[in-house]
Amino acid sequence: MARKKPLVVVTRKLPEAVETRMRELFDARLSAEDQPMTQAELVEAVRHADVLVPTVTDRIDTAVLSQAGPNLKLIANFGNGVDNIDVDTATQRGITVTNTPGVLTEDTADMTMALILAVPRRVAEGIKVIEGDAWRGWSPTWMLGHRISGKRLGIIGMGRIGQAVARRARAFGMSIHYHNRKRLSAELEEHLDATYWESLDQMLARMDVVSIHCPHTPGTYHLLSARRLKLMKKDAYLVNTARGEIVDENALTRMLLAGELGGAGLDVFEHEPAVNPKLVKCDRVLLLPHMGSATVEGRIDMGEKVIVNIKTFMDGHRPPDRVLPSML
Ligand code: 8YV
Repeated sequence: MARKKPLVVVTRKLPEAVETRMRELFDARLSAEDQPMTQAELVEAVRHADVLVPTVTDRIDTAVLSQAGPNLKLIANFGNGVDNIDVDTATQRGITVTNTPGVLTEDTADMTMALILAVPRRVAEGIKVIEGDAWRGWSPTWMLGHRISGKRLGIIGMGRIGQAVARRARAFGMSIHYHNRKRLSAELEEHLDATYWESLDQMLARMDVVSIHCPHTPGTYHLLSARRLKLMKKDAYLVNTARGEIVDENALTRMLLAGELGGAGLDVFEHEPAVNPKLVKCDRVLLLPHMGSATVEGRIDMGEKVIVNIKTFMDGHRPPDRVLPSML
């Protein structure tokens, strides 16, 4: 007799090809409306599902996990960051958590590079001039930005995405500096031509552009606090494609409004989807709605990773992208 297919609840609409494959392999409950689930709906889902596939818009906290039914054995996150999931509690309850690393590295690094280029060169301001029908003609001293070639890029978090950004920025003539929990091997440092700073404070004070690529954990919450932001050079730029919670957004907004920072390129925010209205009004910012990994190819790859994780787990093996509390 054929084995019963696992009940897999997917909280958001995924690419067609991914959903089709999920329907073939699993008893898949898919999201037709693509609305984020309420906490009550999440509780309902974990009560009955064998596998939950959440995204960054679902908060799988202790309250939700404490309601999980006996069948829930796997949370296969559609996304790399797992700060939406209480991994500690899940693990304690015998629920395996997986994510989708690797497949969104290049896309996220591309978007980061787009911000590193666009903010110093005032691209968003230029677009507003054209859209506002305010262009009165070329002038030698108008709309001057800053050159990025020859400038120092400070990368916070030198994992896959940080390294992919480093490779791109090198090609644009920037010198690469980084701060990371663990120093890279000498070979990798040489390959990336990257300088390690043990002290984040000291690195911040010397960089022209700072780009964030560490995960959001209790340890990195407000890593860029008001105090640390103030260490940055007055004309430096901050780029964040990681998580909004890593930066004290109010402090950043105050500094931008006071002209204490050159500008910021942000793809993520502290209280998504809400964006501080004062930040929106700032000059010299480029704000994007969390679209760093938003490519057709990337989303399909992410879906395929989720499927492999579920299949492997259901076949009784260790899923390739298991996340353990010790990794965070
Ligand atoms: C994803 C992300 O789109 O994977 C991540 O960590 O931040 C995003 O790029 C999102 O998390 C999907 O859940």
